[in-house]
Amino acid sequence: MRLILVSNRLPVQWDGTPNVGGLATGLSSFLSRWKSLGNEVVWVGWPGKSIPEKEQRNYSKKMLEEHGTIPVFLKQKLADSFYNGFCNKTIWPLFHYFTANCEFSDLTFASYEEANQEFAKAIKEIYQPGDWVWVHDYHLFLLPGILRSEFPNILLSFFLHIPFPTFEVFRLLPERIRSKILEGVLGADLIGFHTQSYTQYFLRSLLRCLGIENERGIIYFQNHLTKAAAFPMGINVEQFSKYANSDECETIANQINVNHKNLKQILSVDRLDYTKGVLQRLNAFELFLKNNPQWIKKCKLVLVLVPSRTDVSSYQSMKRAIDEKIGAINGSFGTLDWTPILYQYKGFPFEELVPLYKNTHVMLVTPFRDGMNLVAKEFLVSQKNGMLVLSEMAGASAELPEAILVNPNDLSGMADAIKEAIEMEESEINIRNQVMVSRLKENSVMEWAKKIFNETEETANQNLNFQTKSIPPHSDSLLPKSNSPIFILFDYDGTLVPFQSFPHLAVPSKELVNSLTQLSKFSNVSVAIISGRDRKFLESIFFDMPFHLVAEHGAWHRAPNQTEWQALFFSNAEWKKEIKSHLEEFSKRVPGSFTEEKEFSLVWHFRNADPDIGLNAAREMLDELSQISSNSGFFVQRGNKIIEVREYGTGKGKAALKILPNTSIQTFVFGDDTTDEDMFRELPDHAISVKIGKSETIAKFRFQSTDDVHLWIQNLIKHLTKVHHDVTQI
Ligand code: GDG
Repeated sequence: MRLILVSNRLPVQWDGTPNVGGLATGLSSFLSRWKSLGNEVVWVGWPGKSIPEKEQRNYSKKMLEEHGTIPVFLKQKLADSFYNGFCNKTIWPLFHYFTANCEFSDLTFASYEEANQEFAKAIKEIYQPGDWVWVHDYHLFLLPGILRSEFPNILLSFFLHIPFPTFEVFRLLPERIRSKILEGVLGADLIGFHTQSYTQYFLRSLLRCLGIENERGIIYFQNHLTKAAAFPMGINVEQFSKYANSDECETIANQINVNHKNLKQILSVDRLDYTKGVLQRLNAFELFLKNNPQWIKKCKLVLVLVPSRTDVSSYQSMKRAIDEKIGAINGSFGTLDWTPILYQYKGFPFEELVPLYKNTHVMLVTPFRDGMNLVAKEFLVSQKNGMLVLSEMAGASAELPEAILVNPNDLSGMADAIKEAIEMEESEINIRNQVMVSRLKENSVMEWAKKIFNETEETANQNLNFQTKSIPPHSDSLLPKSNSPIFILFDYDGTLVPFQSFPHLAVPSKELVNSLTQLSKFSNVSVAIISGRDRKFLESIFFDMPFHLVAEHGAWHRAPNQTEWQALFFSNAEWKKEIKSHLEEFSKRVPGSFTEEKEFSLVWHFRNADPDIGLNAAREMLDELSQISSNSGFFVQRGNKIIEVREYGTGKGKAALKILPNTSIQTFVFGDDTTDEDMFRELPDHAISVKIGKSETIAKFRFQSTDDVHLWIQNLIKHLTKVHHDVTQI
């Protein structure tokens, strides 16, 4: 199988030198393994620099041959507005809770959209069915949606490497932007996050922004099913621990340490970024020295900062502030024979990074926010006897609670943590580290990628099942097979007419009324409207049409051209009084919700309530009602933003059977809701059943929306007219 990896930056820079960062480092080991199993891989990304048009052909050829990468060419202006603009001035600060640093601009978002389209173009050129496409990170939120619309069956994963913020922070994005981001990413079969919390925040944002609910992480959107779940990214444990235990590593570790043998090493390794909290860490180290003069000349802080986003001005000023702070600490605490901070503003090759980890007594990983943080994990599997001080704001803290956890905003807490770590007994460090290392071993980067692949495939298979039911409204399979009588059953809300904020606003369009009227003129066609609505409402809409009307989910029936309603089931509805007061309690408690009373049922509507509060209350209500419903004469059914309590033994399925003239008649049935599943189940096997919308169904076919139902009616009229015409010609 071929994997098409897509990320903004490639694992190599434009000139072929390696790119340092969590994504590149983490994935490289997985990719070697993937290839060793006989699979292929290409990596699609932006080279990080604009390449002149006339050089692009040769450049692409060279990059593919030498590094297996396919460059996405972005013009300098676009790249700047997309990457430095929307990615790094909007999403990055916002998703790391640096809301004051955020800029909101329609212009940079337009570039973001354009750049995502450019990525899509590059993928379209190489994509072949059977490929697995794995899109990475916040630069490409829109890409899954674009690809899905182009290739409906594409096997597609998305992984977010940074935090997903709480809804209150996410909603700071303008509505038009946040909706596009959420809808875009839903094009993937699987959306992976580093932690359970990020997953929950994402699901909550879906609910709050788009009103989309989920069933344990499964989301139905635009006829496609997506799974959102946590997959904490691991590291290549074997690679790090093997090298850390090698003679070569030991030799380099001794060489690096030769001038500072007696000093306990405190280490800090980061890309230069304000989210990593480097200045705060320096302040904490300064406070530690001030509070603990006994450690002066007995420790050193090795501070490795890897240059990153050097052309963004705020990063340049942050670098200056860090340089100054280091100078100030070294100036005031250092002596002629001791420098407290050894500062390295560059990346180290792996062969030197691991010996640095190995020499370390205290590892400081104290970001203000971090999606995961792989450095903490790499350190743990490479250290000899070093203690990890870890920010509770890093995703990694969820998996590494045995570390000394700190709040990066709490300076004195951090200074105390350094003291605790540097003075901790070796035996205690060992116990804690062993637990963490064995956990890391179980969840290596290979396992991580494997899980993501497996779950993507599983969801894609579910999607395939799901989509095989989708059918265009003009399909021949949905036409009558003969000239004999036809019986058509339509549910009303969500089937014939779309949902509105209030039930009384959901009325059919003129065009639909015309089509239905035309349909009613064919002598071999019988139409039934079978709805949860009450009698009065159905009469008001269909008063002059010769249809069967079935109200309140099958409780009442009015035959064509009749004025009287007949009860289809007997009911004394004794339960109603008690349940009504129950539902009214909820209506009072949940603003925007209300209780509707019908002859034989009660409905609690929460479509207009706050989505979170509505959903929580609905769950609570279902729970309470299910405890009192047994042998009480009623049953409870969850519908589309409603909960309906109905007389036992009634229902659309049984009602449909009662009004059908005989079971062999050609039958068509359309519905969108759980109450319609009753009909799909109970009508004869030969009935053509069509579900409208996304959720699971036992119907034979699926339409996308109410528009498709109308198109089907029009197509049927055309067909019947033709048949009628042909017959009269004979
Ligand atoms: C993003 C998220 C998430 C660093 N210095 C050197 C070096 N590195 C390597 C480390 C590590 C990687 O860079 C840094 O990864 P992090 O996870 O710490 O942070 P980000 O780059 O911000 O990554 C982050 C990650 O994506 C993965 O999803 O964990 O939260 O922000 O692997 O080893 N490597 C070498 N020399 C260095 O000097 N060779």
